[in-house]
Amino acid sequence: MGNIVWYIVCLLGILCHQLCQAEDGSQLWLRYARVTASEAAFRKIHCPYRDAVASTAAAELQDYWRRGDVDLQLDKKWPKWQPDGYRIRSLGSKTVISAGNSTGLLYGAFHLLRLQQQGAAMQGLDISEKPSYALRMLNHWDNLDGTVERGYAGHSLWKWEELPGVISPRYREYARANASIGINAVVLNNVNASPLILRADYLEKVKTLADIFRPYGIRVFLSINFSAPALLGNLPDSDPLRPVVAGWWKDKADEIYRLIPDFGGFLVKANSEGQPGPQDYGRTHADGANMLAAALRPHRGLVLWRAFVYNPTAEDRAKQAYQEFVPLDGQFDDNVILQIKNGPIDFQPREPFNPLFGAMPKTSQMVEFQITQEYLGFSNHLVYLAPLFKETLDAQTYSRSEAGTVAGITQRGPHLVSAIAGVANIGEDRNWCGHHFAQANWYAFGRLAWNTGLSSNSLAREWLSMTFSPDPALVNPLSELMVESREAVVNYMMPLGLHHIFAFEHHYGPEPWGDIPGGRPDWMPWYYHNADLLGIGFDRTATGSNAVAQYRSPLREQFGQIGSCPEQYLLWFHHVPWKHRMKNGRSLWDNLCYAYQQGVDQVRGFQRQWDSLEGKMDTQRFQEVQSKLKIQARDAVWWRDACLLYFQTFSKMPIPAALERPVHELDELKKIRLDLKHHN
Ligand code: BDP
Repeated sequence: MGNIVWYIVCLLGILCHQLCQAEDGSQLWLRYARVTASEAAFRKIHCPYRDAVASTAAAELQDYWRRGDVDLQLDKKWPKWQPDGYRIRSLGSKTVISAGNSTGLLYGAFHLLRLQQQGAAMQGLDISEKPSYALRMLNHWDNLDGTVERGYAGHSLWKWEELPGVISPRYREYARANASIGINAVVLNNVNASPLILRADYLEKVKTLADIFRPYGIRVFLSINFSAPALLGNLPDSDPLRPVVAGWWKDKADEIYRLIPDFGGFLVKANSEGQPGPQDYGRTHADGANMLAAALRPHRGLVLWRAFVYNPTAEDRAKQAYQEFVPLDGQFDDNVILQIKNGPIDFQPREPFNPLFGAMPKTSQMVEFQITQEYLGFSNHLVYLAPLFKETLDAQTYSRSEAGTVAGITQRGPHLVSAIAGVANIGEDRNWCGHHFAQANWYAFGRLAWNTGLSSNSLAREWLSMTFSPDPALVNPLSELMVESREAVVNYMMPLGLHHIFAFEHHYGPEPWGDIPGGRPDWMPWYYHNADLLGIGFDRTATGSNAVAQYRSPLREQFGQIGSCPEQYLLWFHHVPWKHRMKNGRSLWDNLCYAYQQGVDQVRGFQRQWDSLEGKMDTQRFQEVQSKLKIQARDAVWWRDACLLYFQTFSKMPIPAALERPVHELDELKKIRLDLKHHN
């Protein structure tokens, strides 16, 4: 009898444990099981350093490492120019992590834990690592009212109204997750910045977050509103060349550094999409950036000045940032970095690299990617972004004989500090990112910022084995699915170089017909696709806007000729006749039809693949991803029908008989209005 009671108690205990461990995704890729006291008794973590970051490293190992003794050692001879790097060696039964600074020890500790979690062999380790960029940074587009611009994972993590008094446990979890993948800098607030973030009470809140992040090696930056001296400081204006304005910024910087001695600096969106900036006073971007740089310089702070500027002029939007900034090369102070979006338009499913990269040899440049999926189906679509990030990083600009890739230019330029940024996809949802697989994009961004040489496939495998299971029956098919998913979204949304044919404002779903009479042309889909009876695409060659001329030879010739332009960029650079013969012998129209259908087929393939893995993972995540894939499959059909039926009104050509028929009426699709709020 007693035995039976005991048995039932045990069973209940196990059940309870499983329920408490609900797989809601909140643990991200950090699924290390805590060591028990008896396991801990059999190994020693030796760390003679007491600073906060080294202590975090030691505590992580103390809590989660179960495979023998570890020594943490700071190496005085470590090269100064390689901060954050580390070496891991097996010495007998012991493992030694050595580094030049405590953050190196922390990253080394997470590396060891990663190996343990993946079930890697631990004998004979000799691993040396150093980061590709000094600043590996997330940009949050979080507003002070708790909304997140282009955020699809719920409200902001930052509870401004509760801070500094109430501290959410998620602040620490967030910092730990970032540290585990090498992210060491965060911009807390939206680039469309409220001046209030610089008010004394908000700075106290910022300080509280900075204090929580510091032991994880993370520094805080803020987005600023260029009109803050007038709006917050009651000055008559915010002209950067006015001494009283420069003085206001200097005092503000001093005030911030008194609270946060390791504050990183300012991110600035100026004279872009209605934001204030130096041009409001007839000054240049360099005047504005240098004035802020002077205020931050005594504290070694940085200005990250965004190059995302364009106006509704007759000039092609894709050309404007280059035209604006290239003449300023050499005028920016050395603590200014120009932060440039990967493509010349705006985070589209596919864009050629931004020609500004490599065009300003005397200016520090950094890439800005978007991790949040503003133009990629929000958190409903499974789109793994490492292939997109790599496509830009690996792009050859031909601006230098060697090292002329975007990665090379942003890593080795006239920099004080090299940097890379990703617009975060993180919110207060239990699973942080809205879609379980969107976590992989946060992960891959951090890991690529650490090492741009890593492959999309290896990162997918690493993330899957840590987040789901190292079982090859799961990792093999799902890593392939992930790597294919970016190409799938391009196919069902905007193949062959099409871009920006999204529904107005919220950017979810297709609206190639979109037009708001009297609205800004450069926000209208027709501006980008130019479909007419002759063909489709944006002529950016010499007969059109000549944006190709912003690329260096041989790219400008290659992109500029219809015959040599890579087909993935064809309609980006050319207005192409519907009957144009493509490389596979089919007409352009038929190729468009096949591409859209392929996108739909790919998503259906993802569904089949996913369903075949039932039972190989927990039910909760299985079902949640399964239902998101259903949405994605429906959306892919929606995209295909909307685009093909609409473009067909120009091409007047039939959808090839071999392909699936549309299931919607164009008129019905045109009536769809989604009530999705976009917070500016
Ligand atoms: C666009 C977004 C807009 C951002 C802007 C930016 O639609 O919400 O404010 O980029 O990056 O992609 O400044």
